[in-house]
Amino acid sequence: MSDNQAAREAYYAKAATLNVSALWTTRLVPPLPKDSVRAVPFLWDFDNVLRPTLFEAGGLITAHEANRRVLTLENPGLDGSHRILESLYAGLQMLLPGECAPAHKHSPSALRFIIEGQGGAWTAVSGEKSYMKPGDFVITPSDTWHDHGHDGDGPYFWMDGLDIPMIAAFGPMFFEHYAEDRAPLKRPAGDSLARYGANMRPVNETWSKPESPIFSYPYERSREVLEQLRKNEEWDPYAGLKLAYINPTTGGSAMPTISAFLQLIPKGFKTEFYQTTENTVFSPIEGTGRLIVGEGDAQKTIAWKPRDIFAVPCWIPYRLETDGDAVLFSYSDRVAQEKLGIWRERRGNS
Ligand code: GTQ
Repeated sequence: MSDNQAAREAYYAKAATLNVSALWTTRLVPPLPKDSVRAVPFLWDFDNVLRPTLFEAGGLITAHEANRRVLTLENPGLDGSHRILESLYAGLQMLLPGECAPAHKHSPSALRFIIEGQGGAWTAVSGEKSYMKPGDFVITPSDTWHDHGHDGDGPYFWMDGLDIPMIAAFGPMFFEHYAEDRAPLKRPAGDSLARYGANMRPVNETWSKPESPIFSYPYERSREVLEQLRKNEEWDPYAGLKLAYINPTTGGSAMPTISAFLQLIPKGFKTEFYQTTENTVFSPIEGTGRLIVGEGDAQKTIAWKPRDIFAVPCWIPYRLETDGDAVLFSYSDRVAQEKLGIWRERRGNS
């Protein structure tokens, strides 16, 4: 307490009326992310919590009336601000047979990761349908018309990953409904993957957009790559075998703001403690295991199984261990952080 405390308090009060504040009274730039990151590591149980809760909404509201029938994953540390982690949104969406999630577009970019479905549901992006199967990774780039439909049987569930908090930080949120439920189709289903997914492209076509020209990355193909590469047994001690979904025209991330990955951790493998500034959302596809996260007394072990969704905040040390072979999908803000020049990782004590 200084001897002029009262004068200082009066000064701070006056400053507030002038729309300024004294930097020296704040901790605007704390020394470590643990002092700025409020999101906590957390797991949403699909079979026991998310699925039944969202299924219940199916009896209350149609996809059409809801526009998107989605349960937003709210990180317990972020006060219901519609964020799974500081920079990322995640939701679980359900579509029932015959339903229509009408066409719209927006400035945030979206990814879909298909969690459950027996075939027949599709998402149409920029005039092209992608039929969705569990494990598929699908992108909806910024400012592209998209609608979802379901011509098959049984409910469909997929995770939506969006960069909404990043766009909100900058400000330019744009959203528009299409005049009709369905935006017109311009190309046959599977066209983008045929055009760009075989390490070829139509000879006189160029692609200059920031996102991948491929809208859908089928699980079958990505899974097959993991199986082929495991023969090399070049395991990354911090990740097992982890592949990034890319834009084949640049080699960079499939989306300009969100990185997405598919990872194989073989039976009995334990990844070593790893720290990264990226915020990561995981969804296991095959196998069971545990996330060991945090330090000292705050360390937690969180068990995961297929279809769960769990979030690992920026710079918290974590490792993964598995019972048998495990395959995990994940997405993060890595590519955005790299563009801003702030991405870091820490392997071991380096
Ligand atoms: O499917 O277009 O979870 O626009 C949030 C915003 C899904 C979608 C979400 C969206 C969508």
